[in-house]
Order: sequence, then structure tokens, then C-alpha cells
Amino acid sequence: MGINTRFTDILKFVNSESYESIPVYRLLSSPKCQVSHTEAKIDNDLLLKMYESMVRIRTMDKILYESQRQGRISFYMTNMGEEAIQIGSAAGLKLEDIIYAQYREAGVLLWRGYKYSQFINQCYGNHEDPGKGKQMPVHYGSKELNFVTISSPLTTQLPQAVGAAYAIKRAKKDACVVCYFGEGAASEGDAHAAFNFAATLDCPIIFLCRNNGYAISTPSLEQCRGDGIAARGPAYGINTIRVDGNDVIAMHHVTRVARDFCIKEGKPVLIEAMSYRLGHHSTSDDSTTYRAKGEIDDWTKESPIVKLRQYLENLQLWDDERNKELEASVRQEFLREFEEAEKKLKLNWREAFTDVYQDMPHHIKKQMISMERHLKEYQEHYPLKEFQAS
Ligand SMILES: Cc1ncc(C[n+]2csc(CCOP(=O)(O)OP(=O)(O)O)c2C)c(N)n1
Ligand SMILES: [Mg+2]
Repeated sequence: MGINTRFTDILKFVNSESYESIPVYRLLSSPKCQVSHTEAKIDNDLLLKMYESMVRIRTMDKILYESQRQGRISFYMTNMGEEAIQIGSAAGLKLEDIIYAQYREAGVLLWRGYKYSQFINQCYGNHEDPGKGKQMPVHYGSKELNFVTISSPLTTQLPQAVGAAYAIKRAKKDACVVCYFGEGAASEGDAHAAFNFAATLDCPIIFLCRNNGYAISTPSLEQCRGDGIAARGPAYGINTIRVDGNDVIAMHHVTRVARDFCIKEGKPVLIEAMSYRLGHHSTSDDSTTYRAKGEIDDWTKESPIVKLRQYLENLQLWDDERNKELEASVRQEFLREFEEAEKKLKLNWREAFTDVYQDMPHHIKKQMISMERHLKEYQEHYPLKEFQAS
């Protein structure tokens, strides 16, 4: 079996209560907000960059969320409350590490250098969107930034990420794969396959579970029994840690140590980052129908931006004045990009028929020709000016 076998004549079932619950690694202790471990300390410039990035994500979320509400884009998903998971982990990685994300990890892309204009172009599906408007908003991807394009079906990224990690190992690269997923996605069968392949094939991958309390309307308490997602790690033979996902310093430190372990030992790590989804699941959801407002208010006080700001103020690195300036300048910058992107044309409508097959099959050609005729006849009913002419 590969484990030390011991025999007993005591008949006893083992369950999650037989073990102590896995503790949550935390450095920024509230309300004093002080880092208790020197080894994890981050220099001030990096701390300020992390804070600024978290504010940038929050600003983008607010504006793109509102733009969906105004009917300018079809859909949006916010990252609110989970900025520390994204920024802390991203800062603990190197660009050559390959990211497989779910959909609520825009901060990781931002940290890697994805521009506001690129986020907006994708959400608007204009002619500068590399996905040519064929994906839903927030399904970002970037080859240059080693960020594999998001796909909607949950958990597909996990086995794929393990395959990529195996390839990295065979190529003897000094890098790892980082695979983000929600605690809800962990209930899919693909999660089991991924954990087991990663463990048995010794793949350098960090499984980073964002436990934000909900999978749409299903609270994590109903999602699984036992000691959460982290408890599964040791059962697969994977080094595991649970961390306070609202503590950006702990997130950063854990990710750095996990990365070193993955690459040095050529083995996987599972991180369960505990946090809270402050926003609705998506713009198609109204979370007030299944959770109390008081719960959201309590978590807002514990949110990672608030915690990091308190810490920076304790260090006298931050104050109200600087905060106002940052918020205003980031908002202005975003709105400038936003106005530009709104003017950009969408691709020619014929693009809707391409890129599914390498050679367009006869039945799709027929559909395209009939669309052409239809648009000629009824052009006044369509906003053709918003599309490239050919
Ligand atoms: C295979 C599959 N089943 C169901 C869905 C619908 N769905 C989209 S997101 C979601 C909840 C996922 O929750 P979680 O993994 O916790 O991520 P979170 O949204 O909380 O970040 C569900 C059920 C889907 N996209 N794919
Ligand atoms: Mg969730």
C-alpha cells in the first residue's frame, strides 16, 4: 500500500472528528493588524504595490459591474473580497509559472501585466479581443502572460493543469503550474482525477482552492462533509495547507514556499484559501435571496483591502489622503480606457461562422450566405455600424 500498516482489535470508524481540524495559517491578525512572523515580511514597495493592485481590481469590478447593469455588456463576475488570494498568490509566483484559472482570478492577470484595455476589450468582445468576441465576458487568456484561457465548464482546468505540470517536469523547467478553482468546483469528478494524477505522477503543481463560502447559492457547509477541501490533500498524499485568504501577506508567503517545494521536490501542493465572496455570484445572480445582509456586512469589515490598509496605516505608510488620490487616479485611468474601448468596432459579423472548423463545412457556409441575404434585406433593423465592414 505504500503506508505503514498497523493492526488493531479495536473496532472503530474513523471520521473527520477523529482528527483536529486543519488550522488556518494567518499572519495579519485583526484588529491590530500586525505580522507575527519576520520570515514572511515583505518590503514596503512590494506591500504598496500589492495594495494598489487590490484597489485597481476593486475599481475595475465596480465599473464593469455597473456597465453590465446599464446594458452595455452582457455579463460580468466580480472579484470582490478575494483580492488578497489573487494578488498575494500572484506576487509569490514567477511569470514562467503557468496559470490555469477558473473565472474569479482577474487580479492574477492584472499582477502579470494585463492592461485595463485588455480586460475591457475582452468584456466588450470588440475587434481587439483576442477571442474575437466568441467567449462570454471575463473569459480572459494571455499566451504572453502564461495564463490559459478560462473555460466555462467547471473543473475542466484541473486535469489539464496536471498534464501541463507533468510536461514541465519532463522538460525539467524551473517552473510550476498553478491551478485556481472554487470549493464548489472541487465537487466535480475531474477534481479527484486531477489530485490523484498529480500525486501519483509527482507533478509540480499548486492546487489553489478559493473557498469563498458559496458556489452560486450553495453554501460551502452544504457542499461537502468533513474538514473542507484541505482535508482531502493528505488522503491523496499531497502536502496541504489552509490559509487565511483575506491576509495578503500569508497568501504571498504560503505561495512562495509552496512554489519552492513544488519545483525542488517535483511534487504537488494543495492550498485551501479561506475567504468570502462579497459580491453576487455573477450579474445573473441576486445573492440577497439566499444570504443575510448582516453576513455580507461582517465580512466587508474583514475584507482583505481593509486589512491591508490598516496594516499599512500602522506602519505609517498610508493615510486617508493617499487613499483618496489613489482611488481617484485609478478610476480616471480606467474610465479613459473604457471610453476608448466602447468606441471600438466589433468584428465583422461573418466571424460568428468561423473558427469552429478549420475548413468551413457546407452547412455553415449555407447559413452564412442566408445571413448575408437577410442582412441585406433588413439592414435597418441591425446596428451594423457597430461592426467592421468586412
Ligand atoms: C460543469 C459545470 N456545472 C455547473 C456549472 C454552473 N456553475 C457556474 S459557476 C458555479 C459555481 C461554482 O462555485 P465555486 O467553484 O465555489 O466558485 P465561485 O463562483 O464561488 O468562485 C456553477 C454551479 C458550470 N459552469 N459547469
Ligand atoms: Mg465558491
